[in-house]
Amino acid sequence: MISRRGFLGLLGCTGLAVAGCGTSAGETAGQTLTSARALPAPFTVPLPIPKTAVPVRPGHYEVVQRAARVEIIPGTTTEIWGYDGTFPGPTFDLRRAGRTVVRVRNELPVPTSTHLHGGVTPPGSDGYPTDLVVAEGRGFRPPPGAHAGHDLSQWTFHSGARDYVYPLDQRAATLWYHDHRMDFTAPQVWRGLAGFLLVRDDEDDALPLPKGARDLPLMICDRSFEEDGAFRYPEVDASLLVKAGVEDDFMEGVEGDVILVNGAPWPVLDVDAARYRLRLLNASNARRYRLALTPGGRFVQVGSDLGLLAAPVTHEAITIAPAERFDVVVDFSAYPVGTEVTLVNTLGTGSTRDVMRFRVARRAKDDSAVPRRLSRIDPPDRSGAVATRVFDFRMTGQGGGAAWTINGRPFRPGSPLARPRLNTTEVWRFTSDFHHPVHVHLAHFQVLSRGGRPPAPTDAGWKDTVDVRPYEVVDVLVRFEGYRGRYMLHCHNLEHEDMAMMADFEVI
Ligand SMILES: [Cu+2]
Repeated sequence: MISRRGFLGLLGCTGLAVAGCGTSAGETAGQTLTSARALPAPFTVPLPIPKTAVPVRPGHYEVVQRAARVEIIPGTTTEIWGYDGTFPGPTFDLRRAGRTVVRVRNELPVPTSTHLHGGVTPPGSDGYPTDLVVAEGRGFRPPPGAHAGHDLSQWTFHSGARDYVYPLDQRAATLWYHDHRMDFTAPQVWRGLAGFLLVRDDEDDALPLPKGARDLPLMICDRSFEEDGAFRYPEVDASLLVKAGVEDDFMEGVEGDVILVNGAPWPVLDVDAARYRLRLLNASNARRYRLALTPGGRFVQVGSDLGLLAAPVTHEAITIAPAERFDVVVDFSAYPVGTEVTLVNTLGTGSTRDVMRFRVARRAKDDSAVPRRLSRIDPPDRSGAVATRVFDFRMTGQGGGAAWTINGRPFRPGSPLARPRLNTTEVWRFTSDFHHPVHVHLAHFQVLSRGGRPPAPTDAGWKDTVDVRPYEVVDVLVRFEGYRGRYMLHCHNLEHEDMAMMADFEVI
């Protein structure tokens, strides 16, 4: 539930966006939380590469969610909650149709649920928000009051650990996993519960795209810090056990003033004068970025959320909303050796304008290429859809009764808004009052139109998340494949998600 102050603040912001007042009012989706400590100098910390998860036996992995102290800001430490105590968590490097079982053990003081974002996953392993793992020996009851209308039979608890089964019968893509706990996803992801899962296949491997050390997953997110180095976040209950929510001023979403890539502030990487494949992920709670290269340069996009495009698309800049992925090739041989190439965020100001830096360190041999044809993707055909449904993402109610809702309803587990049939396609129309990155579990989609116009160049390919902007109407063609059962769609602004902007759908 949203307080009157937060609700009025939101109205003010969207009013600005409509009127076009202010330079960025129409582009930002949250409020920036200023760090209490002085910010570190940019471009001093080397880019970390998350370690690759190692199976305990073929097809079986075990990870432990636990607290750890790590050095994020040079000279101090930060307590994180991470998979295997790391942030980002380990990267799962897996193959298409290589059925994988991940045992997640929770040693944190809070319940968790792990969602594989972009995964075609059976419903029982999809990380439903009330399907929770609770540390051994810890009891847990849903916070009183918050879910007065909920059917508590929808809540399930696993003691200590549980297995998530990932068949991965899907094309090569950059997926990621993160916490999805009811009401508390935003603070728990902020504390570090996120990582990459890469699906590879023969089609992608056969292309001459950059490989090995020149194929880099880059998790971009923003955080703020307390004077003592702790993460700063405006939760109303730091225990994350009793009361959900953020302070009134942050109802639109929480943005930090430090940009992290793979968990390091504005890192730097020495690169060969060669092509690199950069798998860009926006893992921020609320911040959107418009990424560009300084002093100039182009991104050649080869993949989107869910794998290869049909053909490369060249961009001068890429707007990336929370949870979206862009798989791009940057050719650093276009710059003289010694050039510092900065990845910047042109939607940011001050400290949030920089993201990371590449130093072109040396000449090098480069056998890679970006072929003109990448994959076969049939263009979306609206006429094949068996139904059209509208999902309206909007603030409803007033004062203490205001909430982020879909079709006027706050999230109610077990009460689906749609029942699509397996192996059919539907047109889903998303409308909104604000910036809402809309994510659909299980089902993959292609963007058909924005505001009645053709999709943006950055909308190309198979996607699971689409950037819906204030008062925009976005049509997508959704294909329901894989499994019957309960899934969800929701806003991936994590503060909106925690404030009830989610809905079930059931594949029948
Ligand atoms: Cu939203």
